[in-house]
Amino acid sequence: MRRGRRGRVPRGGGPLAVAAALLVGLGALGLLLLWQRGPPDSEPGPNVGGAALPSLPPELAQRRLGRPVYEKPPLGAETELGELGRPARLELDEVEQRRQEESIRRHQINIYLSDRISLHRRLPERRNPQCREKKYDYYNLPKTSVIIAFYNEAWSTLLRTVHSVLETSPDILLEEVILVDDYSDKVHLKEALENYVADLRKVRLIRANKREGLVRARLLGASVAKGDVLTFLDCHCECHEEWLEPLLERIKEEPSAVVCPIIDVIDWNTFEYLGNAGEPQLGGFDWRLVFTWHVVPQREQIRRKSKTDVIRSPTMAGGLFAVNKNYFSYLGSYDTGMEVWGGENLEFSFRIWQCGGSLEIHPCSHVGHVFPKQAPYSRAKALANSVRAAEVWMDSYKELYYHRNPHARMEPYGDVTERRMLREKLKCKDFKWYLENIYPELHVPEDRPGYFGMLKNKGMANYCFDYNPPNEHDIAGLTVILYPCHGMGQNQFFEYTSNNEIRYNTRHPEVCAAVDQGTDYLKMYLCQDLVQNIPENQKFVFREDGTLVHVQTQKCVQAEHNAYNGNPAPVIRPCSNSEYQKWFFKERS
Ligand SMILES: [Mn+2]
Repeated sequence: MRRGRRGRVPRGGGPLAVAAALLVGLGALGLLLLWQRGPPDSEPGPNVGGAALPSLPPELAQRRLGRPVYEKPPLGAETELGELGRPARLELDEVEQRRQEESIRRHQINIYLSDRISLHRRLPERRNPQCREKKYDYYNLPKTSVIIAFYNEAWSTLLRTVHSVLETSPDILLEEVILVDDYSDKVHLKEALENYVADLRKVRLIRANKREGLVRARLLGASVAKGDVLTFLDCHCECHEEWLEPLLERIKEEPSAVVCPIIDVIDWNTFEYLGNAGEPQLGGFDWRLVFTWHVVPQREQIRRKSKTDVIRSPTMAGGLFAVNKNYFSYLGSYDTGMEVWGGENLEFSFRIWQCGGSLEIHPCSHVGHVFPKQAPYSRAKALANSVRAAEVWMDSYKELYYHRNPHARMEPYGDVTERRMLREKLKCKDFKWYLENIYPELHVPEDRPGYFGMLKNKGMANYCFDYNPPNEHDIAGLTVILYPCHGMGQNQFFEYTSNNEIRYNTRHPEVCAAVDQGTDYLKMYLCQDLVQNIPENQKFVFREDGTLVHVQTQKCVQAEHNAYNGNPAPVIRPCSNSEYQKWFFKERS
């Protein structure tokens, strides 16, 4: 028995401790024989295998089979930094404080703190209680290779990822951990890393001989993987207890399922583990092709029979998922024309669904991920990646994307002939099918000619409707202003709909202009899905003569200088023949 395990058992006391004592008495060899008599029932009765030996209590049998590659050291003291995912803060003098800030500046993660937190720390229980009752058929689950690509990652975050995989993944299920160095130049990732991982069971380190970017680095890992399932992780993760079993079980049951864990947030500054046991959020996207989170829709809640059933998700957040190796290759793995990172997650999501697979989140699998303060290195290629996704998978819906990102049309995105041939070969469904069946919650803009783009004023030449939401998650509530037109779409993109709304729909959720009682500004509120629910104060009539009439007040939208917080803004005024009350849409400058 391993030290760590023995250290844990007496803590609970009671029947477990008794059973443990029994096991010690049986001796390792006897146990091995007992286990090799064939796959035990999930609840072994007194006569398992016909042996006269006393049977294992089911929980204990499960736990023994699920034994990780390495046991975690005994639980650290309550006071130990970051233990059980608690937030950690250091008392620092001025010099140390400066070092900490420097580490944040460099990595966008508090590496100074990370270096002081155990590489083996435990995490708090964050699963739905029903998940803890699940039993797994360890003998018959597929084995996986865990692939972790990295580029100039800090030592402690990278190694904490590796140790956490080894200390939470059942030995019986983990084929190997493949670390792929995407041509890092940091010295700690050279010999020191090689020496360190040489002492770890099941860990292999391979290196790209030029910078490949995340996509090709991952494929390099996949090309040498021996497991039946590929499990991709990011290089600053921490795996929750029993994260792997649910993923592998689902893939065994449905080989065309690509399964993601719930991604819990690890705070970049305190390393607090912030997951919760409630219903996870699903992946979606907005029409800029930016990934979004949203709640599990009703239809999906109804389809699921239990809290432990997988949740079908229109898209995946990023790089944490497990996939059957053969199915991954059948699907065309990754688009190798994609550089660095960004956009590849949406491309893969569209492809999975359109080509007959399913993309799912397993509510019983949790993995923590340190979301950096800001993206740590360039996403300059993300635009080209998104364009590739749009060009291959979105059919004419790609126009909705281009309308909101006019500059994307100019982006050189390389050759997508092969990817289109793949789509042909696999007889993939079209994007319309995807939208209607997989992501019906996404509002599809009408984008009628002449009614979308920059909303420009005639009198105040070259000023446009402009809206800057407080942040990505909090889009409603601010006032529309006027700002010099920039022709970049984004925050100057509006659509006038056949339901008489002025929609700001580059983002999700979409917001609509409204005029509150007693005010004369245009303020943005969440749009309604159903026509009959649109409030009167959100309705405008865009007349042929260019006037924009607010229906409820029968006043006209007028451009005024110094109208809102020192900014020019559209306001409602009694209708006149003024050029300042004339508006027109322009798609691009
Ligand atoms: Mn990451």
